[in-house]
This record gives sequence, structure tokens and C-alpha cells, in this order.
Amino acid sequence: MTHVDLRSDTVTRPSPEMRQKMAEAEVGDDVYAEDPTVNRLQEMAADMLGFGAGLFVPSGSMGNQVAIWSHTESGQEVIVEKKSHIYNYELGTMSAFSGVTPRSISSNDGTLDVEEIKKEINPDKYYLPETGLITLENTHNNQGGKVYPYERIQEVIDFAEEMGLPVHLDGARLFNASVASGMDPDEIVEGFNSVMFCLSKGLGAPVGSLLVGSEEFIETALVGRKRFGGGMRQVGILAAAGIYALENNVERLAKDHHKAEILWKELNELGFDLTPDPVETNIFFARTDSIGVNAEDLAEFLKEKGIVIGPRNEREIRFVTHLDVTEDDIDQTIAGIKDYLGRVA
Ligand code: TLP
Repeated sequence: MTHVDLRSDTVTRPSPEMRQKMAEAEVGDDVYAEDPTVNRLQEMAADMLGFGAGLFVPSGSMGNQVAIWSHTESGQEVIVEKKSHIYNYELGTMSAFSGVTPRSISSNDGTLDVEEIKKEINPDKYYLPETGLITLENTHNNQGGKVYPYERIQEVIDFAEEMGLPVHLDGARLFNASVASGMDPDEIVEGFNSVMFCLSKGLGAPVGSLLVGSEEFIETALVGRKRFGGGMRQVGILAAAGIYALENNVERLAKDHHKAEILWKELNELGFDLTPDPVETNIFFARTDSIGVNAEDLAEFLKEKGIVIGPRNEREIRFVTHLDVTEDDIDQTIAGIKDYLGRVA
């Protein structure tokens, strides 16, 4: 039986207290905007981040894609970082559903340099595609939960403002960025035109993400959500989990960062090649070829002990800590890895 799961923070299960709130939630038909609990969650999210309105969406991917649909026109380009979730793991939806093409820009650590963005904006010529949107990701999943330095974000936002371009934040793990940097979430997102954050990752809710923006933007996004099939009915039972998560599970993310740090330090001593260096939030990647270990074999070995990890291939593993992993679980994982290394060394 699995008792430690380090593949993702999406695997968390709602706690008894959260389930209680879900069971007690007042509900209504949200397509008529009559679910009081959804309305409360949307207002809460907008207030927390300093925006005019919020929209509850079933998933982070839908939140990002509805934002892209709302900001752009068919035929435009969207600036994305090469390893971003929007570009790599959302199945080309921006092209399929919004008729826009991604213009990807490489970076060293997931954070885009404004000078690199400037180079990718086409001159105003009728035969060149127009840029419609810039997207950033904070924390950056594929760069091991990297926190976007605030100054870098501000440079991009200042430039976008000059150009009259909207900027969307994939803030699936925005609250991890906030806890790690010590900055309030509304400070981090100031100047963005829209922000998506997830309730169903480190915050521990079973389902749901929020998209926030101006009232006008959210009116458009509401149409987008319906069009994408995300109009929901009595989902106050899910929104109640989200409210519980925002009220109770934000500050505790520091504990997840601490657990990641314990694991990171041990693996570093064992000779794994780790990204980022040092770990910043609740995610990191471990290259196993630096010590001649096959990541998939290690994962198989740990599975026998009830520990599940996420190898991407034979050479690399993503480790993610979250509220369902205890410090004891981390110790057991370290012991399991040492046991394996002792056998294959
Ligand atoms: N990330 C998932 C997988 O899809 C990779 C995970 O396990 O980390 N933005 C970012 C930065 C994300 O990491 C994710 C999910 C999403 C958007 C999409 O959220 P969902 O899964 O709710 O569509």
C-alpha cells in the first residue's frame, strides 16, 4: 500500500475538517450565479489578490486557457517561457481553442528576461502576427518550484504596459511563492492583468482553481468558461473546500518547503544533481545519472516499500512535498534511497 506519495502536491486528500465544511456548504445553481459559497470564494480570491472579480474554474489548465481566450484574438501570438506549463502540458489548447500560436522563449531558470521578450515582439507590419499576450509562471513547476524574482516580473510588466500588452500569471503555486519570498500575494501579482491560482495543489482542496482580473475581464472569462464546458451547478460544496484551504492552508506551506529542504539536503549529500540549487519551495528535480543510478529502477524499489516518486525518465525524478507527507515520511524516503544506493553501489 502506498503511504508516501511524492509525485505531486495534486495528490493531497481533503481533511476531515475540510470535508465537514463541504458537507455543510450552502449551494445554488452557479450558472445563474446563485451559489452563495462560490460567490464568496470568488470575492475572497479577488480581494486577496487585489483584483475586481474572480471566477471559479474546475482546473488550472482551464483557468489559463480561459484567460488566453479572453485576452487574445485569433491569429495572434502568445509569449510563453519554453518550459512553462501552458506551453508543455496544456495540449496545444491555445491553438486549438483560441486560434493563437505560442512564441516560446528559452530561459536559464524559467524566468524570462525582459530584453529577450522585446526581441520576440514583431514590428508593426501587416504581414507579421501580432503579439496578444505575455504569460509568466510563478512558482515555475518545470524549474523545480523556482520563485520568480520580483524585479524581473516588474520589468516585464512595465514593458508590457508601455506596449499595451496584457500579462497573465500562471500562479498555480502562487501561495508557495508568497510564503517562500515573504511577500504578500497581492504584492507579487500587482500589475498583472489576470492571475490563475490552484486550490487543488499545496492548498489541499480536491478540485478547483481561481481566475482573477478586472470585472470587465471576468465578464469575458465567464463566457469563455461556459464555452470551454466549465459552467458548473451546485459547486458550493467544492468552493467550500477552497475557502477552507485559503483560510487554513496557506501559511502551513512553509512546512512543505521545510520538508523539501530536508530531503534536498540529504540527496545533495548523496551526490544527486539537484535543481534548483538550493531548493526554494516544495518541488525539486534530482538527476540520478550523476551517481550512476537508474531513476526508474529506484522508483520501482521504493514502490515496494510503499513510497511513490515520480521519475520523468531513467535519469531524472521530480520530488514534491505537500500536506499529506510528514517529516517521518521524508525520513523513510531517505532511508529507502540509502538502502537502494547501498545495494547497487
Ligand atoms: N501541474 C501538474 C501536472 O500537470 C504537471 C503537477 O503535478 O505539477 N500550471 C502549473 C504551473 C501547474 O503545475 C499545473 C499542474 C497547472 C497549471 C494545471 O493545473 P490542473 O492540473 O489543475 O489543470
